[in-house]
Amino acid sequence: MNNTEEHEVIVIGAGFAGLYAVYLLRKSGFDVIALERGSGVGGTWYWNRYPGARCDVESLQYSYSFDKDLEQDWEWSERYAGQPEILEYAEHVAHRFDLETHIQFDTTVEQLDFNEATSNWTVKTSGGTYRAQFVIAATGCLSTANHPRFAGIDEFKGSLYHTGKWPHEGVDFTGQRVGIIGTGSSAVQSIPVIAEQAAHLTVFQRTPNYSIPAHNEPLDPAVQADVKANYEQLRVAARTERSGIISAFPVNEDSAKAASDLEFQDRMNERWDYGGFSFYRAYADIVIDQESNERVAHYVRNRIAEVVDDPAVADLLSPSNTIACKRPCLDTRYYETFNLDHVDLVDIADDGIERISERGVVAGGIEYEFDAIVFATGFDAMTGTLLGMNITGRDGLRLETAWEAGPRTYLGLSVPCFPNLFTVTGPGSPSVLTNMIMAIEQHVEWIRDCLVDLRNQGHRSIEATDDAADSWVEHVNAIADQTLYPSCNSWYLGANIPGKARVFMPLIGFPPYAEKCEQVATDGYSGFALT
Ligand code: NA7
Repeated sequence: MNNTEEHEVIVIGAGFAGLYAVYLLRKSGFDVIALERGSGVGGTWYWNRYPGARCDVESLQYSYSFDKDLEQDWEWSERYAGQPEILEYAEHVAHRFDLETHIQFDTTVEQLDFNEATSNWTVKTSGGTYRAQFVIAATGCLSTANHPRFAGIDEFKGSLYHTGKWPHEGVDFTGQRVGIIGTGSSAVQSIPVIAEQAAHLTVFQRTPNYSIPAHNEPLDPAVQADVKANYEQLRVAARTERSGIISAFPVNEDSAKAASDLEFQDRMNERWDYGGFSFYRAYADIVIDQESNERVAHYVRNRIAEVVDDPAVADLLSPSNTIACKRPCLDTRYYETFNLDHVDLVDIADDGIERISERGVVAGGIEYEFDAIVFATGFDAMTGTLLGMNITGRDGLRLETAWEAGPRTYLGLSVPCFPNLFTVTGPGSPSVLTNMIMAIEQHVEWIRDCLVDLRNQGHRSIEATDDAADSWVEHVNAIADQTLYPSCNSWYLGANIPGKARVFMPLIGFPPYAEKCEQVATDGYSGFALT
């Protein structure tokens, strides 16, 4: 055991959550280290380097609020920041606050075991063994790539890529025949950019997705200055929004189905032309009422038909499912790309990909030949990375056993039988339905306050109770069931991974959630057992 490194707190991951956890805990006097499997900071933005990768939350909102000087000093160049700029921002933060000295890079966590006698965790990694009283899994919600093992995949003689594990040196597709599997956000962002280079691009679509224009553009310096002058108010106001994101349009309680044709058309046109997710806030009942939802979906289908020249292709690109119940996409010239002569759309809705061959992809009995295949097939979202770390809690209980029927947490922060282990933006918290950086700040601050309270009160351990977790899971599902969210095969539900338990994982609504967390702490950590 001589070569076991001891710390008070181990943070897993050095994305935005891990960086902030290291910053705050060090500031509160904890001996903290972060373990990061990548060679650098940035998490999602370290791995997802595919062409066109961009945040779908506007840059002035998708940023830390904890340091006023940082907020003022950092200049964003575009309305929605691209991956390189966000990564640069994460690196700047790590450097500015001297966080790298507390991060062990190139270190993959392989196993976590709770020691009941000492109330601490043993953390086995690719680079040695660590021990700590507390572990904070800042492992991200979309950090384990979904790489379907199609038959024959090892036979392909060309190059294979996954958008979520993109080569750091980039890929030059010039002159190549490229196939891309998937039409989620990563594909919607990368298809127009890959099409600019490739000699030929074939898109394999299982389910069409609704996408609306981002209308990305260089950020007007006057807009940036104005936001910076009012940052405090903006951040406070954001935390009162369901998604933690301020819309350019005032919140309303209107119903889409009740609107007159003229009013509906005007309002949707205005939002379409403005771009971004405020489109989905045009009416209050879009994700609640099926008729209202269908009216908006119909509007988007009409827009697709206007843009795409070939009616058969437009039809294939038009989704029929509930709009916004899968994560909606924002794009830059996505639908327009299908008007290019060298871009084809292949419908695989019925039979999927048959197999990968030496030369390409076989679907519908046809072999499509490629130099490169891009998997834009998404992630084992929200639980994949946690379950991949071989976590064993109290009484020898393994996390995959505890979560056999789906993730079961209290507040998305803690799991019964896994004491002193915190999850940042875990399943059961608003996480992916909000501005992630805001959700991260709220979680990390709560965890920091909790650890300080435990230290001050002389407690060694904190553990969510079974009752608290049961009622929490019930609460998360009850809220989701009041909406249309559970009605599609989305990754929110785990439905994108064969065999994964179907449970609606994120909690809808940030403000009541944040209030609940605060109340729990004020009540002396109700729903937790402290020893
Ligand atoms: P998504 O949104 O999960 O999209 C993955 C896409 O890959 C989607 O179109 C899937 O079709 C398709 N897919 C997945 N598995 C297969 C198989 N086996 N065969 C064919 N097609 C498949 O992932 P993204 O990376 O685009 O986006 C993830 C999030 O990142 C996004 O929501 C934003 O929050 C940022 P399906 O729809 O399941 O039929």
